Amino acid sequence: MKRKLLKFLKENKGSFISGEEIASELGVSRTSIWKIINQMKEEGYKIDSAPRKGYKLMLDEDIINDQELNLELADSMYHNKIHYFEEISSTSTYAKEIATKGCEGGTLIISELQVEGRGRLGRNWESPKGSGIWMSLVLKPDLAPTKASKITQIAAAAVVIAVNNIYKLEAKIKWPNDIVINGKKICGILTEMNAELNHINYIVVGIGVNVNTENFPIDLEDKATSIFNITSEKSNRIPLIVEILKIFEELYVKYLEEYDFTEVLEINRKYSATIGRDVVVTRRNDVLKGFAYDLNDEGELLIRKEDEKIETVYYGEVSVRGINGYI
Ligand code: BTX
Repeated sequence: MKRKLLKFLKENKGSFISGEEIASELGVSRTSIWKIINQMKEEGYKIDSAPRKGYKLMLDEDIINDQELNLELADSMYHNKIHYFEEISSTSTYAKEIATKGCEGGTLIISELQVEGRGRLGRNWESPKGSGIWMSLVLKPDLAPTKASKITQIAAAAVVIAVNNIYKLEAKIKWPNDIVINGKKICGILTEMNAELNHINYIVVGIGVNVNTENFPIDLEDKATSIFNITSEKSNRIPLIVEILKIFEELYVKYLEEYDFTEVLEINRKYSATIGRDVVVTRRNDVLKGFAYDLNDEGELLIRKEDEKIETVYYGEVSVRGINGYI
C-alpha cells in the first residue's frame, strides 16, 4: 500500500491532493492514508499536509531514501538487504567487513558521503556529501576466481546503459573500470575479491557515480565530470541507482545461470572509449604501447604493437591511457 501511495504522491509531486482523492484512488479509508503518511514522514519523506487541501510530496532536495529504494527494488535480489548511511569511511570497506561476517549475496551498502572513498591501488575517490552515488554490492557467486573480472564489465555495462537511457547521453567505457563522457570520468568501479584457490568467498563491487557534483578539486578538473556538469540540471539519484542495479542484476544472473556473457561483451565493445585508439598500458613490470583494436571473448583488451605483434592485456592492476592524455 505504501508503494502505491508513494507512486501516486510522486505523480502529483509538488501539488496538493486531497485525502479523499487518494483514498478513493487506492481503495482504502482516509484514516489509513493518514497513518501511512505519518509513517512515511517518520522515515524522512518531506510531505506537507494542510487541512482541506490534503497532502503534497515536496519538491525536495535530493536525499537517498532507503525505504523508497527498498520499495523500488522490491522484486530484486537487493530487497531488504540495503544498508544506508549518511556518512561512512568507504562503502566497500564496510561491505568487506559484513561479507566476512556472513551477509547474503545481493547486500547493498550506500552512503551520502564517504570520508575515505577508495579507488584502485589505494587511490583516493572523492565522494562529497549528497552529490553522487557511492555504493557497494556484496556478491557471492559460484564462480572460479579467474572469472571475477567479468563482474567489473557487468557493472560497467549496467552503468553505461543506465546513464545513457535516463539522461540521453553518450557515456562510454574506458577499459576496464571507468565510465567517461566527453573524455572525462563520471564513474569509477572498484572490484575486490576474497577467494580460495578454486572458490570465491565474496566479491565486493564498488560503484561511484558523480551525479550532481558541481566542482571538483583542481587536480581532478581536467579528468572528472558529473552528470550535472554536462546536463546543467540537478537530478534525483534514486531512478539512476535503481536502473543501474536492475540492469546489473539482469546481466549478472544471465552470466551466472546461463554462462551467457555475450550481451555484456557487446555493450563493452559498442560503448568502448578505448577500442580504436593508440594507448599506453602501464603494468606492474613494464609499459606497453600500441593500438587497442578489440576485446577478446573474455573481455580482455587486444593491443597491436608497432611490430604488428598482438598482446592481450588482462585485468589486474593495469592503467590504460591514451597516447595524448587520459582517454
Ligand atoms: P581508479 O583507481 O581507477 O581511479 C581513481 C582516480 O580517479 C584517482 O586517483 C583520481 O585521479 C580520480 N578520481 C578521484 N575521485 C574521483 C571522482 N569523484 N570522479 C572522477 N575521478 C576521480 C576507480 O578507481 C574506482 C572508484 C570506485 C569508487 C567507489 S564509490 C563506492 C565504493 N566505495 C569506495 O571506497 N570505492 C568505491
